[in-house]
Amino acid sequence: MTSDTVHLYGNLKLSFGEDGIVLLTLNRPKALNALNSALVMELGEALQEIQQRPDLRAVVLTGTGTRAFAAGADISEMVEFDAIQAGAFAERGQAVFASLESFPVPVIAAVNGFALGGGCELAMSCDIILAAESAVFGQPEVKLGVIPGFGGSQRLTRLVGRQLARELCYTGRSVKAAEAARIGLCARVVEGDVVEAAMELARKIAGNGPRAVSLCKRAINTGADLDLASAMAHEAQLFALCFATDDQSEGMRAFLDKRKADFKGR
Ligand code: CO8
Repeated sequence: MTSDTVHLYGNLKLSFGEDGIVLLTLNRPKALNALNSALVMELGEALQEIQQRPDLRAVVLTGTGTRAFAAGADISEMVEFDAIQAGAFAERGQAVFASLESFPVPVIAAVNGFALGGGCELAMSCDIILAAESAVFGQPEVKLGVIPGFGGSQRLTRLVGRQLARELCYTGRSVKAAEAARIGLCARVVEGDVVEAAMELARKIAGNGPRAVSLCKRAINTGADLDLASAMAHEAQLFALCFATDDQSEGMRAFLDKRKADFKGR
């Protein structure tokens, strides 16, 4: 990525490339990028900030270093919470993670090392998870006497099914990269640099019709929570909406003219 902007929040680094791809890096390496309230808030702010960019095409989310994507919500902060504070933190995190899920462009999680608890929940809120061979996923909250609070009990269940989600959440067992790929918890395992692989995937996505990619994301995410007939009707509406964009005529004309499409994202 050719970086034209680097914005440093306290616990988060944001690099905006000329190719319309943003690299967001959780930056608390000493605590294995654990998610404290400041980091969760900054993530929400960063998403608002980058959403303003008209040339935005994709986001890659990762953690500083190779030891961890994020080793969970910050236990040293949560240990003193009362029930009100815990509920507020869970709701704040859920809102930020939901904004990632409904973000207008695809978000790719590039996972090195631990993605545990809130870290696993954060990765699961992204569109696609790429795992380094070192990646380890899990919801170990019960070992701390709590349950997942940033959506893990729901998103893990939707990704891997009830049987495995129950086993993983009740035992806190973590799964390595290969098993994660086998059970559908990540898209694939990458040999070598997972962030570079995620950037390459982001560039591939960025070469397609931006409005189509965004509507595709909406069709998949909204449809997943609907019955099949309603989801199909929703897909048909979004398909029709593509024909109100310049990208549709450009994409189809470019094919017929045997040239590369010049998408404008309109
Ligand atoms: N929070 C705070 N600090 C952490 C966390 C964490 N989740 N994980 C690691 N750290 C810190 C360690 O305390 C340590 O700090 P220090 O060097 O100051 O002692 C540093 O990171 C390095 O960690 P380790 O020395 O433990 O490194 P190891 O390689 O030995 O072990 C592990 C790595 C296995 C990842 C281990 O650190 C571990 O088990 N971490 C905790 C994992 C965990 O339980 N995560 C789930 C947390 S609960 C959660 O995420 C709930 C989400 C929903 C919240 C809802 C709102 C209320």
